[in-house]
Amino acid sequence: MNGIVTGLGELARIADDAARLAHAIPQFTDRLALTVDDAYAVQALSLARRAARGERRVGMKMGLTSRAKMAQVGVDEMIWGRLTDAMQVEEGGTIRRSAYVHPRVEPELAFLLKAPLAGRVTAAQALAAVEAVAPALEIIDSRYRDFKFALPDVIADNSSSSGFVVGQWRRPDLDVGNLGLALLADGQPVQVGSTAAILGHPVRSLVAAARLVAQWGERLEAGWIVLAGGATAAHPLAPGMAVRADMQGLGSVSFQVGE
Ligand code: OOG
Ligand code: MG
Repeated sequence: MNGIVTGLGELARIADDAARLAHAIPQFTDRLALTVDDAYAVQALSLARRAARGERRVGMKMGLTSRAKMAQVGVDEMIWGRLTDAMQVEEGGTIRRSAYVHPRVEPELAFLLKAPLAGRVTAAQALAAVEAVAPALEIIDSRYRDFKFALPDVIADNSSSSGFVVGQWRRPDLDVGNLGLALLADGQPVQVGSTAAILGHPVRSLVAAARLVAQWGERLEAGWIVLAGGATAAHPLAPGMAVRADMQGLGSVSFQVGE
């Protein structure tokens, strides 16, 4: 597909419409030999459509940074996606199940940056750019039928980004390397784990984020939120469900699912 700019623009329109209208689409790789580079180009074009509708970039999300996540979707490479203000759900808020194709939720750690980061940085440099950390929940929704995709598909689909909820921000004076966590649906634990599942230490996800965005001519900006990636497998959402994550030393974050 290299060089076929209108072709990639058309895929961006298809991915964006599927997300906007909550309908499932066939995988692009069923009929096209899409490269990873093509897929990130489609993602950027699809996000440009959101920007044209007034959405503002607020950060980035890392994906497939834990074994549990890789195993659940059958893709074993780190990916990233772009977060906009329209994707943020208020802490304790309610989402509409009907706004998604087949949403799932996963417990994540969020970093708030106070300085830009890009390219090759050390863990110490990455931590020095962190203003605050918070427990977070990511609502992912693959736009592909049956939540099935190959690596280029998921990248083109903004790495399944669809919503995120951030709990109380705290100063990063606590080592976030091995915090116990639980994901609860209607008060029952459905996943338990540790932030250590995220590349051994979530700061490694921030280091990788800085490196990956730089490959695409971007940098992580001061004021941005970076989601480190799901620490456990994701759990399917259903109408009426109350969702909460508890994270050792960082408190809780929650939301509800409406119709
Ligand atoms: C891909 C997005 C992965 C994570 O935290 O690993 C992701 C997916 O699972 O649909 O958000
Ligand atoms: Mg995630």
